[in-house]
Amino acid sequence: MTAKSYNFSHALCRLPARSSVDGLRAVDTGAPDFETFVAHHNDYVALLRETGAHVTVLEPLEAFPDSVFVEDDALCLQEGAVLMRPGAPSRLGEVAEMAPHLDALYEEVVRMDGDGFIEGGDILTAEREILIGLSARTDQAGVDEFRRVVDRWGYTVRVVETPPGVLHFKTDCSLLDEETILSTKRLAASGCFDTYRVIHTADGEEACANAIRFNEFVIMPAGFPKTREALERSGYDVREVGNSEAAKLDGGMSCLSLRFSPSS
Ligand code: CIR
Repeated sequence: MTAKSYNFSHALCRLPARSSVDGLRAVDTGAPDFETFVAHHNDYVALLRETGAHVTVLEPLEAFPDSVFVEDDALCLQEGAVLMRPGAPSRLGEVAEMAPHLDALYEEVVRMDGDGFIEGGDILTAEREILIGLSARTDQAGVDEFRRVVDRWGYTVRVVETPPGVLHFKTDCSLLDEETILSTKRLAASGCFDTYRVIHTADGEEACANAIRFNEFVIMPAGFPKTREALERSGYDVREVGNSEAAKLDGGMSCLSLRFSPSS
């Protein structure tokens, strides 16, 4: 049986724009190096393709410095796609740029058009439920509107808290399989994964919590050997990608793609 939460036939990415040097960041550790960012992005796309997935790479959008982080613009489920309403004002316009690509792939694309905010980085689609972390980017009104959409498609939504000071819920966790989550200790301590098996990021390696399970691979940022070892010991086929430049903009593995299997 294939798991719909991590077996995907498609992914959609967008090349980093040169303007990514102006992307949002919580702490300024210097601007990303554009050429290195593009090289890492190419490596990431190549890994997704290695699993046999069909990966579309969209042209860069100079008007939107954070547009490489496509995950925040939409959530793609089998039944349809939901266009988000980012809580970062500079990112709101990215969604209209994403819309035609999803319209071409899905029969049903729902636009979030209420007063609330929600970003894809706060949404963890697990096999049996969708977890959403309230954060500085995602508020209750956004969650309520989103819930009304996915209720129709039969999904259960559980609202949880993103730890203070953490950008997105998934900055601190990733789905590994139907029953297993990779999480920082600080997030798991909230109890939100008590019904799952949890693999903790190693102490000092919290920055690798944002990984992805994509078909047979667990794709994680390079440079976190203790956590990698723990994942391999648990039987996962781990692949690493350089993430130094996206990390300067608080981005990780999940942010760089929309992953899906459209039913049509
Ligand atoms: C932002 O602050 O919106 C971007 N610089 C980073 C977005 C990362 N996206 C994600 O975690 N899903």
